[in-house]
Amino acid sequence: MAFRLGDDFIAAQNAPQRAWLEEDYEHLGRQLARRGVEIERLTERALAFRVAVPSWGVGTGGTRFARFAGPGEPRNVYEKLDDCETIQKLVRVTPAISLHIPWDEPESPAELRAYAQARGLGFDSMNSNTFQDQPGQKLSYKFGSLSHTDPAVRRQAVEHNVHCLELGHKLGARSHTVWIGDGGNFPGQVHFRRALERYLESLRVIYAALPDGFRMFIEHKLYEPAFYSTVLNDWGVSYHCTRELGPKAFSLVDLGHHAPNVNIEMIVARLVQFGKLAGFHFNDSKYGDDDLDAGSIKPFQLFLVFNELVDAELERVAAFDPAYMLDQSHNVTDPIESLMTSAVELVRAYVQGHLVDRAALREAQERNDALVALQTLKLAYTTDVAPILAMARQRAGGAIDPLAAYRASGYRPRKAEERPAAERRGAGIV
Ligand SMILES: [Mn+2]
Repeated sequence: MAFRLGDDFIAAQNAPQRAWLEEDYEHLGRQLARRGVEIERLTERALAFRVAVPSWGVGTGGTRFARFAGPGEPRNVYEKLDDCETIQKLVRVTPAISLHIPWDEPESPAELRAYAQARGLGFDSMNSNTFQDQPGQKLSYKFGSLSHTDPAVRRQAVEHNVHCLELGHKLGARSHTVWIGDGGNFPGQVHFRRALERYLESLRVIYAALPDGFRMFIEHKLYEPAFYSTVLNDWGVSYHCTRELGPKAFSLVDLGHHAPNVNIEMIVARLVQFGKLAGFHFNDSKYGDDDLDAGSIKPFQLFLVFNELVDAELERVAAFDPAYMLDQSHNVTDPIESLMTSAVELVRAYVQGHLVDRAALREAQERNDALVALQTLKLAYTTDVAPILAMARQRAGGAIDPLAAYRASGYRPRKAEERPAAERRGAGIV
């Protein structure tokens, strides 16, 4: 029998920490009350927050140079779900999983769905893969997929996406995310306008196959694996394409897919305003698409993104229904630990977004008081909301200290025994 984390174990881990948590929570509650903020209102927000875990994130990642496998990595989609269950049990904000096809192709969708349901899990967005060739694949994606010059390759890539839609429908997913590696390495290699036309033509066929209630997300990226040009290079092109496709198409923002120093929170605000924000692939980066843990490098930027999201939520902007997903590559950490702490960072930014005094900010903006406007944001950002996050987790049955509880459980050493390396199928991400 595979080892599973028990609710009793989590409760036992919480027991000695409850007294100080109550104390910190009460103290913070009094502090916030002086600012006219009701702490329970923020705890409610923390309890309501949800972010999906990527199935590919529970395996150790790698770079184009090497991948250093960790102990007890999941060897198939069922073992990935086991790890996702552990994350969810400890943090209680990650009940949904984003699947990647064909890496997670199930033999029986019904069986996989039941396996997830039995663990309190469900499926969020489906992700297609036409950026690498699979064993036995008829035509190669070396020179592109949905925008390939050869119509037969485009057809093959479209069919794969339609297959993902059918599978997602059976699994109870609600959206489909398309990211392609199409682009060029050298000037002149790709005709910019024709390639985008071909891409749109392919997307229209996929769009027409969307099951009822499904939304389609397209994910832009300025470079990599193509190093000179990509077909869907930025949010403007993405916005144009979602407009061309129709009301069920939205632009997905991966925090690592922009040029350095781009004002991402402003892109978020624009997509919100235009009714085309799909949601996010959260991660963090220093230089490029580094896929580091959310909030690890630029936590203030993450807060500013959530400041925009909370602002839209509170104003009830039409068609605002963002899907939150993590998309990270864990090269030097235990993936479960990284995903848990990243999920917590997102809740932190979300709660801090709700801590912004919107009336004061608006007043400062109307008066053109730049300093007070910034100070209003900074006050929310510098408030330590950790007791709120811990209290919310505990009330939901999760761990006051997820990392300590996870390490104390011995989950990873147990999985290292259960999942011998010799049988590993080389999971992980590229
Ligand atoms: Mn992504």
